[in-house]
Amino acid sequence: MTDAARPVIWIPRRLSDATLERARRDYDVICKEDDTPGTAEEIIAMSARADGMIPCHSEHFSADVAAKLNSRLKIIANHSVGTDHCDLPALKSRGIAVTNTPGVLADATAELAFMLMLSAARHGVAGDRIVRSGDWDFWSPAFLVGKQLTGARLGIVGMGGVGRSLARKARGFDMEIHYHNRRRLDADQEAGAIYHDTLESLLAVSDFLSLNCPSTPETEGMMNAERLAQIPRGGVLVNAARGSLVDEVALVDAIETGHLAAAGLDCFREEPGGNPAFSEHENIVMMPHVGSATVRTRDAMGFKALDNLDAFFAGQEPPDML
Ligand code: 8YV
Repeated sequence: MTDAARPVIWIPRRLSDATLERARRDYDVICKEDDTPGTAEEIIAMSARADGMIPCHSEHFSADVAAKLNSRLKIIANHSVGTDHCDLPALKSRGIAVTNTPGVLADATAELAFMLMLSAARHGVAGDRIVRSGDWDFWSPAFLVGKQLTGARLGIVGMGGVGRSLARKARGFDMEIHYHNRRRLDADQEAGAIYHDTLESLLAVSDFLSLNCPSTPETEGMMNAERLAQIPRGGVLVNAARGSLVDEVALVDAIETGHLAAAGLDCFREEPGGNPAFSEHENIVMMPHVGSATVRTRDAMGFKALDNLDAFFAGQEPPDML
């Protein structure tokens, strides 16, 4: 391909060095150097200068934005598995291809969910604060007594790549795995996990509950007050999927009444930012949406986005076309 024929790609966020190196080798790349979320105005303006984009979940392609995109833009190769930031029907109606990055971030995200689960169960925030502050002047067998994972029941909502990876790790901790999914898995993928055909049935047996499903109109607000109350008393909620799945007021209430023993959250309704009401409670462990933030996974996500662009500009169907 001559330089004149090289497609122009807009990259709004700071992707991994290896991703940027490969992107610059194969495309004319325009980067948004300040690494802040691309606004609607920037996205619309860049659609007149770029043939493709590699956005993150921080760039929102609403129906309104989709309607204003310049016809030069042919493909949005997301650097994310989640696509709730994209109005897919609106983009499709504009003839714009949209891809995502399934598979490659399952293990890293499941590792972070596991970290949140362990830390929530064993008072990770309070323990760290007590030692770090220099205020550790007391010990007792009744001190920071937590909840053991061994033999406990783990309910997983959404048995895609992340859910299955979490289940594999939980088996190593001798947890009993239960799950709810749109469809029951094959026996080999299930690997002994117990299927529940309703969310309610899963909640009733979940000493630990991990949300690993996408945010859709059906799952928005799924963990409301009524559903949180169906988790056995003393349960632990983990969310490394999307903040929109949880009614945050109801979650604070469930923590304050002691119905839930703890929660571990990597996702919030307000991002960046989080929820100040959660900060009142040391039994809520929080991370700033970094489930897939490992060197290996960031490279794999970037390379998957580039694989999708390469196929598209070679006239083929991208492997992760939505
Ligand atoms: C990413 C995510 O960090 O892939 C997703 O859907 O939520 C995160 O793991 C983020 O989207 C990067 O673009």
